[in-house]
Amino acid sequence: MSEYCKGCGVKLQSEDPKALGYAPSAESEYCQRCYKMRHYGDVTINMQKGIAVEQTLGKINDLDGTVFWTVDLFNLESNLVPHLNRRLPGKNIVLVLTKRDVLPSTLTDDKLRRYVSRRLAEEDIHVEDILIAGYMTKKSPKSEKILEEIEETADSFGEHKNVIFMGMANSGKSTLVNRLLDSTDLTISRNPGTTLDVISREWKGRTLYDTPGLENDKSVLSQLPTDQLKTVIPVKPLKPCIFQIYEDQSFAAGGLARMDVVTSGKASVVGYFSLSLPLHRGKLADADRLWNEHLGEMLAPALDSSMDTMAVWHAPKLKTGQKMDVVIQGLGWFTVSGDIRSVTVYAHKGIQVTFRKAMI
Ligand SMILES: Nc1nc2c(ncn2[C@@H]2O[C@H](COP(=O)(O)OP(=O)(O)OP(=O)(O)O)[C@@H](O)[C@H]2O)c(=O)[nH]1
Ligand SMILES: [Mg+2]
Repeated sequence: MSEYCKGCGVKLQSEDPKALGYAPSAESEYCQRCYKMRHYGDVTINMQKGIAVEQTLGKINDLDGTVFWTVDLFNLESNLVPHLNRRLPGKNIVLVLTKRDVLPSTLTDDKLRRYVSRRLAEEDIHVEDILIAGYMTKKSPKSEKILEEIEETADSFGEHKNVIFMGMANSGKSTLVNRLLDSTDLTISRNPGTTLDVISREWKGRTLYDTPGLENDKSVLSQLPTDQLKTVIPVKPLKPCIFQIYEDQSFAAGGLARMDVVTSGKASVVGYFSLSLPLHRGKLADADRLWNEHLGEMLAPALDSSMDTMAVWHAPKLKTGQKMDVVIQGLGWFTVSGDIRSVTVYAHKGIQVTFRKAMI
């Protein structure tokens, strides 16, 4: 039996079928969990809340190489790692923005780069370079060019040319490693928490490391049951859902978040969510009744069938001409603009809501 699972890096064992790393046969290169994920898309052991962030960062600090920090553009806010430079002392960090294909093509790469640079400055995070990646699920000239760019960037670090992929769970690390190696060895899944330990592979005279995803427990992705994650994780390019409003309205993103908008004239609300997440819009005056009667049914998916477990967030006042994103971490965002008096958001306790300057 190989010592470690080829797909997720976990230590293989043949004693306990219920524990991680179980492989029924001595010839297995993969653990049973990887086998099921790879062949049936079946997640038997959910590792959404699995590995401690500090433990993974500790292992990364022990590796020699440049950190390629993957950030899923759709989940920019929940993918930012607070105090990153302090937590990876002495490491060069290159930011790799992943899943570019999910964002609308009307948003240019230049604008995206400027936007992210500003957000990093606000968070006091310093990176050596910003690469824009995406289109990785299929081979194409576009994705090949991005892989070349990653290779060139790694080379520019001379003696630190080993590449350590690091980032939040589900941000696309293993997909990038597989693409660089032109292989399908590493297990990839649409659920967070797939890779369980550091995996190393030799690649063109250097070592390539894949690492377990860091968990953000304030994101919908860490809280929603695995069978419902497919509703909220976008796989196709986002189609903005545009609403013009002339009276006070309430918006529901499934049963996971509610946004009440009080207007003093005319306003606009644009939703950027997975196409499979139902968005509802209705009169604000009727919203309490709707939520009390339909949470968990028409308003689904939901984390709870009662509104009692929702926290209230008040958006900062919108200045004239300003566009603001109301981000529900792990779920998506609403962009609001126009004559707005107030924006109030309800989200299940534990889910972080962030207000930021509009990205798109
Ligand atoms: N649209 C799109 N999806 C991508 C891209 N790269 C990866 N994905 C998808 O993102 C999901 C997660 O990919 P993984 O490579 O398993 O992510 P990871 O960072 O290794 O995840 P963990 O091991 O859980 O930390 C999968 O459903 C991938 O198909 C991309 O460029 N575009
Ligand atoms: Mg992985």
